[in-house]
Amino acid sequence: MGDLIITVAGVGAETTKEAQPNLPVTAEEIGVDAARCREAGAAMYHLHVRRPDGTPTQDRAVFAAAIEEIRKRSDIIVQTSTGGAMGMTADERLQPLELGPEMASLTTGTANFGDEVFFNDAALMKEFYQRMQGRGVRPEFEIFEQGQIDNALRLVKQFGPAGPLMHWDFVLGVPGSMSGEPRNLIYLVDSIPREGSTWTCTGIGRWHMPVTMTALALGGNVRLGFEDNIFLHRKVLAEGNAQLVERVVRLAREWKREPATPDEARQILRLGRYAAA
Ligand code: KMH
Ligand code: ZN
Repeated sequence: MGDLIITVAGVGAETTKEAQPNLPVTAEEIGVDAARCREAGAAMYHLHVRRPDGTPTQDRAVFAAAIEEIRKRSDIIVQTSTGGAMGMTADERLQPLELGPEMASLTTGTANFGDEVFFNDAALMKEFYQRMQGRGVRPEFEIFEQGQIDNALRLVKQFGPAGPLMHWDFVLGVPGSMSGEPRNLIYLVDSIPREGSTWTCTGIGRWHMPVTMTALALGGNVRLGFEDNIFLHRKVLAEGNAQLVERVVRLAREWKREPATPDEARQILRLGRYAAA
């Protein structure tokens, strides 16, 4: 059984077609991209969607169309974003939860995000967490700063668990937030409860490879994709999200680690029918 969960953040809200011509934008492009990534070894797709002109949206119908195109082609776990894009209201951001995805992202704290602020105050976090609990959607806690771990644990203490395990994603290298130094990842991993947690991580831009290599060494999971990094090498654009997956699979096999299939990832994360296991 595979032990490495590869998540692809293939679309994002900030990456443009101008910067990365291979960015999937339409529902069909996203469906095809997810299937290629699944073929290459990915188990999960962190999903953002776009309007036809490429601008980010959290519109429920646009999410539904993309999920339909993904489902036509693969069994990959779909994790919808509730982060959306800068400046969106909480109500806008919450829309994809109405579709009952298996998982959704949840950032537990406000973070500096380049020149902007990614706003997630206590009221928003509580609302998002309880909505996920109510719909049986497993949150992935998106952690940009260490204090956000304490915020997530506070939510679990106050409102009870949102599933049999807590799943964490450490997002390192966003300008203005924690960088992708190995010591930062080690510190964050040490900060989550040892029991009852699973974790992944991603390095933004030039931090992609350092964070990936540290995660493999620590026995963790990895996230990658055009939301986080558009390059294969310095100044060399990746041909597609699947190319980034292929590289991680090659590296992981050198460490005797195998990519988990979506169903194996469901078992590891105790999602759906594996929740009671
Ligand atoms: N687009 C970023 C501002 C998430 O998906 O949950 C936030 C983000 C996080 O992408
Ligand atoms: Zn995202």
